[in-house]
Amino acid sequence: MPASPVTTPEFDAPARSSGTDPRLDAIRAKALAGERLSLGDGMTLYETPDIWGVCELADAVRRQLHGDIAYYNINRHLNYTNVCALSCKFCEFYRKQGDEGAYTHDLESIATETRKAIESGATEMHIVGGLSPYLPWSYYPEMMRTIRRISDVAGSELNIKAFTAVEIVHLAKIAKKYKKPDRQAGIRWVLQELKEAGLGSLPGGGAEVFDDRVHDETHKSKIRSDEWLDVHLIAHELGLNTNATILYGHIDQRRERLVHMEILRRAQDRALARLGYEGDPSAFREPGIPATEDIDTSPITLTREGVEQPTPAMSARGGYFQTIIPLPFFPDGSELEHLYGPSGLENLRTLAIARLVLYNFPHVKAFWIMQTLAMAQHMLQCGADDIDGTVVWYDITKLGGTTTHQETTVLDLQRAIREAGFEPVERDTLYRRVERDGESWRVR
Ligand code: V47
Repeated sequence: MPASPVTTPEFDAPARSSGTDPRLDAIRAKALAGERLSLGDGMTLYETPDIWGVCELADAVRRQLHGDIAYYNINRHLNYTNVCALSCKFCEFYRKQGDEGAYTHDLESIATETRKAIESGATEMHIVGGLSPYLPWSYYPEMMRTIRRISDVAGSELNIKAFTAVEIVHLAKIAKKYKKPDRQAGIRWVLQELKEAGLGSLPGGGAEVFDDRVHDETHKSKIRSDEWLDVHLIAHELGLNTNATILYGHIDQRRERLVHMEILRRAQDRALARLGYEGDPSAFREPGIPATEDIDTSPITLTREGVEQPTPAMSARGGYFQTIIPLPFFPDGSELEHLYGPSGLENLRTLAIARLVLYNFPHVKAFWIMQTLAMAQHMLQCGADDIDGTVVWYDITKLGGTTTHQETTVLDLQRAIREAGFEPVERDTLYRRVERDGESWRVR
């Protein structure tokens, strides 16, 4: 790895206690009134030494939305292959076919993992992998059907949250559907096929930072932001909920992160407008869950009232971004190993800013695997309302050189949330409350 000197051009001024920066007053007023923050506001939030003021504000907005509830889920992450045609500089996950440690799971081992997930009470399988040139298109819908069959037999409503936008475009290519001039038709075809086979939602990975400079320097052969957005917007049109990520703290600049958030905010505007929402976009509440999964065009009222019952507005209706997940860059083992990665304070600040700028996203997740459970507790106090789940296996980043077995228990998740001062609530993928009765569970 190149041992180039590390520069930290955006090194923070030391944090000071809250209330020290008068520039935050106007931003505070806007954020608490549910108004949209500007790029300039975002830069002020990044530059102010009053980081605790930023966190307190994000916490206030988060409490308007979710009160003192914080979510976790019981899930299982599954990486079906690490063989990847791409070689992104920030990634230590990918291998080339034949490399030591390269693997591809067959459908039988995926079936085994599904059974284990269901036995452990999981409500979600989170499935992503590399762009393998060796797997045929048929593998993917068959994977969905295999999981669905096992889950149906067990009477489980397991949500299959699978495939980043990058994989969806890859699948359209291997299915020979990704053709100019209408490449969106290929994306739509793939998503429809997968949805029919059992796909329940899309994770937020692969977004990185929506900036051509960063793209060309770190992940040149990956899809660009326009294609990533196409996949999510088409998924929304098909009634699938999706998440979004931002991978920060490598060669990106803070301004580029804010532009990324602005692009996501606009994409969410489109999704919500299509769903016919009206009112204050900074709160998401709906009395009861509609029985149908079809897209319902009746207006959705978003209101700040009743935050103690924060059932997200369109959860069962589908077709919007649920969650932003800020992902701090892990240098270890990647081609960018000479970089530091973001500091703890930069992580807190970026998460708090995501909460404030993405005012039309219902949820902000502090993914504990990448943040540590201890750090996720701080993040709950700085704008996050979700820490993800039990995970079990995770191969994309391995904190402190751990193995892929990165499991935590429900009790650990609940304890972490309680210690941070919140009431733990188990959710399913669509943020519906999960009720358990012995080994069975249902959503309400
Ligand atoms: O797409 C890759 C990122 C993502 C590194 O939707 C890295 O609920 C840090 O998207 N350092 C996968 N990040 C993870 C992801 C995710 C995780 C949890 C929940 C959800 C959700 C989504 O991890 C990749 C890529 O952007 N990544 N390498 C790295 N060295």
